[in-house]
Amino acid sequence: MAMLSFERKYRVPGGTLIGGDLFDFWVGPFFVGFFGVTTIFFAALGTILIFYGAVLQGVWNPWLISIPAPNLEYGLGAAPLEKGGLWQIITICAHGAFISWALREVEIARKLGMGLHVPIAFGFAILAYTTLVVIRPVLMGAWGYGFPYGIWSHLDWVSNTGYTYGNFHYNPAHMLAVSLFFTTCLALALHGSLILSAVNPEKGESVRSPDHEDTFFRDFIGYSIGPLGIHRLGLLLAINAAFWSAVCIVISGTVWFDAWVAWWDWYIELPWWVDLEGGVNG
Ligand code: 07D
Ligand code: 07D
Ligand code: U10
Repeated sequence: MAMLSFERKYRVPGGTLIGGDLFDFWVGPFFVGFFGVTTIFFAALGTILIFYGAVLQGVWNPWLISIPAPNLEYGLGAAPLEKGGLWQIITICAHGAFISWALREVEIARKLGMGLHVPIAFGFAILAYTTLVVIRPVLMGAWGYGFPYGIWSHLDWVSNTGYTYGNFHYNPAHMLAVSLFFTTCLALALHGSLILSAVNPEKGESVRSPDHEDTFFRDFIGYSIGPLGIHRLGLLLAINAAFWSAVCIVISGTVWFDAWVAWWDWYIELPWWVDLEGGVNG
């Protein structure tokens, strides 16, 4: 890929966390760095192991390839390769690759003298994944609670795990997470459309300013969060969506074992109406 005119100016040495200037170079458009090498290593090994598992099972349909977690009886021990051991090594590789990817973001940000917002944001995605395949299984006492690595099979896991707790929609943290995902989309749509409406005018019209953007929302809803504020809000919404997702799954099976609808009993048991006629004790 051709180098863009401004790229050369920013290809400065330094900023690496590990390896000094050993891997401080670019291949095509990509910065490499120590963590680029470890990303490639873990991603390649993990992918090869998924294909190896597919070959062992004789499954060639990409939608049906699935590397299952060990059976529950292996607890938190190591399982034989073809009985969940592959899943365990692939989980280590996935963590190696995701964490390397985040640290490569850190190195690039340091090179450019930028903040660490991008790796911190990605850290929340990694946290959600770690919650699913490490934190919750460890708290529940078996790797078998992790989700299988397959396109269809991981959907079955979500459905089965959901129905284990009745209607998963009643999980209050799931409600929060879902609402945060919806709000993130709303915020992005509002922001994307507002920016385009201001800076991509019809032919012959002039580009409008941030003051126009502010005024649009003040006229419309009486308040503007501002051009910097909307990005802060977007980031806050998105990382909270991932955070509350992690919360909603980690509490299922560790502190809450019942159907989620029963969690809401506290509401009908509030002291001021519990004994009234028609109340649960009334
Ligand atoms: C658009 C950025 C690009 C990334 C893409 C994903 C792979 C997997 C591996 C064959 C937004 C690349 C996919 C490398 C191939 C093998 C072994 C990001 C974009 C295009 N899911 N999920 C998908 C993952 C979980 C759920 C699609 C990963 C949880 C539901 C894709 C993880 C739960 C649905 C995928 C993960 C869950 C999906 C599209 C990890 C709760 C869908 C993803 C590492 C979070 C949708 C067939 C996408 C679908 C879908 C990947 C975890 C639920 C295959 C890598 C266990 C309900 N998931 N997922 O666009 O069509 O992301 O599934 O945690 O309906 Mg999933
Ligand atoms: C885990 C992905 C991390 C990804 C990483 C990067 C690569 C590289 C390479 C492209 C967290 C991977 C990168 C592999 C790719 C290249 C080159 C993201 C992760 C690190 N639910 N539900 C959620 C909704 C129901 C259930 C979350 C909606 C049912 C369970 C979210 C509905 C039942 C779990 C959510 C709905 C049920 C969830 C997922 C509607 C099933 C979880 C988002 C409208 C019967 C999961 C942490 C997320 C969770 C989760 C939304 C319905 C069960 C809030 C909108 C009622 C068991 N659901 N759900 O977490 O919290 O992303 O996971 O019906 O475990 Mg739910
Ligand atoms: C945003 C924005 C903004 C912008 C933007 C954006 C947000 C202010 C200014 C960005 C947004 C977009 C571009 C929009 C589209 C994006 C999405 C929809 C998000 C989803 C993205 C995708 C689906 C694309 C995903 C593609 C990826 C991740 C690229 C894949 C690339 C690789 C796998 C290579 C990665 C490179 C690495 C790891 C380092 C370099 C390494 C190499 C080049 C390979 C060579 C390897 C070596 C030299 C190392 C040796 C390796 C060893 C020793 C191990 C080998 C072992 C083996 C076994 C092989 O807000 O406005 O505008 O644009």
